[in-house]
Amino acid sequence: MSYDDTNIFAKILRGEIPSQRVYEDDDVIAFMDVMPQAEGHVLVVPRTPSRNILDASPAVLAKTIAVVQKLAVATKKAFAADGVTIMQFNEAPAGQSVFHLHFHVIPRRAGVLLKP
Ligand code: DGP
Repeated sequence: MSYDDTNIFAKILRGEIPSQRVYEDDDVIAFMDVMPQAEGHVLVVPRTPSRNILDASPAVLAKTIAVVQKLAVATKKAFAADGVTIMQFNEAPAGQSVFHLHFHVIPRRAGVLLKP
């Protein structure tokens, strides 16, 4: 499957639709998930178009995962969490619904399950 730039994260990257941005640099942005599975659920998205991890370059992945780590540390602190779940899906059968590479960063509290 090839990259299609009509996906919702491409529109957010182009500024065509709003998002609650919490981080940005030359390569990566992060914004709050509109359907959070827990308080503080953030999405980390590289600016370079890749459909998912299967077609991303190692350089893009390296920059993106460095930001995932930053946001994991920051959201754990900001939301006084006990841990952080990182999730990432590739193609629809694996749970991907937006086809621009992204990582979920989800602060977790002891005893609190993720919302479905
Ligand atoms: P997935 O492709 O399954 O890894 O998850 C996509 C996530 O994107 C899902 O948690 C909901 C979120 N999402 C979908 N549309 C929007 C949107 O327009 N804005 C924001 N901020 N998040 C969105």
